[in-house]
Amino acid sequence: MIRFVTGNEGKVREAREYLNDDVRQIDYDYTEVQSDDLAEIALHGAREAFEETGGEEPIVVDDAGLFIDAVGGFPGPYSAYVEDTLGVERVWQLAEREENRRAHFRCVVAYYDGENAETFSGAVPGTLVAPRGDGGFGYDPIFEHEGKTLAEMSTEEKNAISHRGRALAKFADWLAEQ
Ligand code: ITT
Ligand code: NA
Repeated sequence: MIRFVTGNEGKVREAREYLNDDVRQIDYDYTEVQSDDLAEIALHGAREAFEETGGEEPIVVDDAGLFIDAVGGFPGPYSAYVEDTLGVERVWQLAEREENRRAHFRCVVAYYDGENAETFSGAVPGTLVAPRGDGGFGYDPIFEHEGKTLAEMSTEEKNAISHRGRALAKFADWLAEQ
């Protein structure tokens, strides 16, 4: 059993496609260290959550962000804060004024079991567009990849191309070898 530490059910839904029933969501609020390195944030969180939950079961933490080219990678590691404060619609309005609307999502899955500390990362390129679709979560409605926003995709379709799907696929491969 792996404990997936997150307040975000969308992440867990996507992870279940790779880890099946072996994943249980726990909503422990680990410290998100100030860093522009998603792997550092995630691994720090995984170690802290492992200690805080008694150190008995392996922990997974997922740290992700939206990086917009025209504004120097903003909001990047601050994506959750920006979603809560500005909101997705206003992030789109920011991008709308730019000629270059390219962006990418990045995700790092960090695993810690008291012995092994591993990180797995993934990225997906796309273009920011006016919101479309009601699937997914977060910035999915404004992020288009090959003609569809991520919010217009099923979980399976999104996983096949997404930052998280790529990171989870690497993680699942590694796990199978253990
Ligand atoms: P936890 O930290 O509790 O796991 P969170 O939603 O705060 O949940 P992050 O710190 O990783 O997650 O913040 C990432 C931000 O980027 C947040 O606003 C998410 O909604 C958004 N995000 C992450 N993955 C995404 C995805 O696959 N599609 C769209 N938005 C995503
Ligand atoms: Na968070």
